[in-house]
Amino acid sequence: MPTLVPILGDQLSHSLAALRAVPKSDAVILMMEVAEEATYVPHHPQKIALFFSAMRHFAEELRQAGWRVDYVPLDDPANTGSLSGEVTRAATRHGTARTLAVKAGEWRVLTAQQHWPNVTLLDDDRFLCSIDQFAAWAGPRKRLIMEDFYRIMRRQTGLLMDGDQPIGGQWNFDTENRKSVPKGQRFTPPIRFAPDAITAEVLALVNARFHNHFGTTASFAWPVTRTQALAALDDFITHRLAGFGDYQDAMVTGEDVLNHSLLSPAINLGLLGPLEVARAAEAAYQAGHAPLNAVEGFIRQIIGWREYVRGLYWFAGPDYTARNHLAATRPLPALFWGTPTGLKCLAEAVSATGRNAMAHHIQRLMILGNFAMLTGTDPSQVHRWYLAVYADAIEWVEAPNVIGMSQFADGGLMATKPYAAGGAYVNRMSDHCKACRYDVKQRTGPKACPLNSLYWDFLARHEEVLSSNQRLWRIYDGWRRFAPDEQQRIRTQAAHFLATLA
Ligand code: FAD
Ligand code: DLZ
Repeated sequence: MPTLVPILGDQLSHSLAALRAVPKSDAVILMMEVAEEATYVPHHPQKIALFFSAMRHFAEELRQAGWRVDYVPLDDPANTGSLSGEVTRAATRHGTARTLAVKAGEWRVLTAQQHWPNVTLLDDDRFLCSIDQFAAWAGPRKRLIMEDFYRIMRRQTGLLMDGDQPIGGQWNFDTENRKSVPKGQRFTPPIRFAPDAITAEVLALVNARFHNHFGTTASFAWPVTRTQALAALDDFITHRLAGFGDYQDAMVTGEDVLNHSLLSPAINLGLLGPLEVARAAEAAYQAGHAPLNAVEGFIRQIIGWREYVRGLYWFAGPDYTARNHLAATRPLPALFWGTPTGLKCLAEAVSATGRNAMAHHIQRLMILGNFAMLTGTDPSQVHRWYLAVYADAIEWVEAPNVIGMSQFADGGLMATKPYAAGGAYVNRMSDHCKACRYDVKQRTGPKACPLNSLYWDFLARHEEVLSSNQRLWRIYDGWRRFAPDEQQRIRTQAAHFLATLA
């Protein structure tokens, strides 16, 4: 009797543990497009299309490699609409004796997998740090400092190492990576992959079924195969890696990509492995094609942040997404779904998200996340929004970034202080304020940038919880130096703005 091998939409790796564990002659591979996965949050249509297209291409590649593949498309009339429904149906259809699968990247799906018929679940070994290794590191620690973890990953992989010491004599070159973009700076646009017949069919299906979800598929150009993903990696290494460090935190109106890699969807779906991506960057440094600050910064994102958030997600447990340290209860403001806003920085970030199912890190953290936190928005609603709208969003990576890093909802497990900022930060790191209807220099009055009063109001609201945080002492000193009537004016200004969000 054959073994049923279900492969999920983010498990599209030819070296997947389940494919290594069973001979081709004994296996029926099951891949399934299901309505539940597309709608448990209202995913951006471009994200659904990316998953379905990459899944269909992967199934084709497996068939060509000699695997027996059963692919259930979304519009199969017998499709039950859920992963578990399809696994049960397939087990009966093929008369399989057992099910062999790789553990999913999300508590919700992992729980469902545990009830699949006669199932054996394998660890997902496409990461540099196993869940057990992370737990052994994190268990005895009070604070989970990413930089400490990152150094272990550097030593473990040997990336940018000279024996036991970091190349260049420093582990981290972040201080060199906060430049704002000079006027007239040009960026090479990323390679685009025109939809082939498979993608075109998927786009038609998705546009018909999910047109009521936020976002558009018009700009779809994602790599959907490993060959294309390798071309995207090469394009980044050749054209953008050298400038990656300098403008890593910058934002420019009309520049959606800058020097970012756009590789997260391909890595998260399994089309690229994290180590090969990091090694490609290291090779560019060794060949003299990119400076150390850029290459170190990029490698840190992949072997540091990416592995760290994955470890933290599983370490923190299934209730992590419900954490709400600051007791924030505001419903998600409508501007997140595209309702017009006068704040240019937010309008840019939301518009990029709708067009591309993508926004870069600083837009996600310091524009959208910052606004949600300052306005006291319920973190679980914020989490569901991020999970829905980004092409690279899978819960293991999205949730720590949102709940922990951007909303401080885990009470500091991940971030040592809230990433809160007023208009001055946005003005320093972007050109948005020049074209904004608000005045970034003003705290109060009809033209004042709302971020300024919201920032101080946020700190004042949470003074009891946050003012004991040593990293915020200087800021709270600043707040206390305002005269009481100025404090009152700021808080009234914030209250008026918050009332407009209701
Ligand atoms: P680059 O800037 O080119 O970075 C290179 C790679 O490093 C990325 O492709 C990614 O694989 C990795 N990386 C960088 N930062 C992080 C990080 N903080 N956590 C994990 N990996 C990282 N990333 C996701 O992959 N999925 C998400 O759902 C996601 N949600 C986020 C939500 C918030 C609030 C924030 C602040 C960050 C989030 N990130 C997420 C991290 C980061 O913003 C994206 O990985 C990045 O913007 C993807 O674009 P890129 O490939 O051009 O990245
Ligand atoms: C995100 C997604 C979507 C939109 N659709 C599917 C699908 O139809 N079939 C599937 O196997 N996976 C899909 N995924 C990914 C899963 O929702 C899930 O997030 C990951 O497998 C991580 O557990």
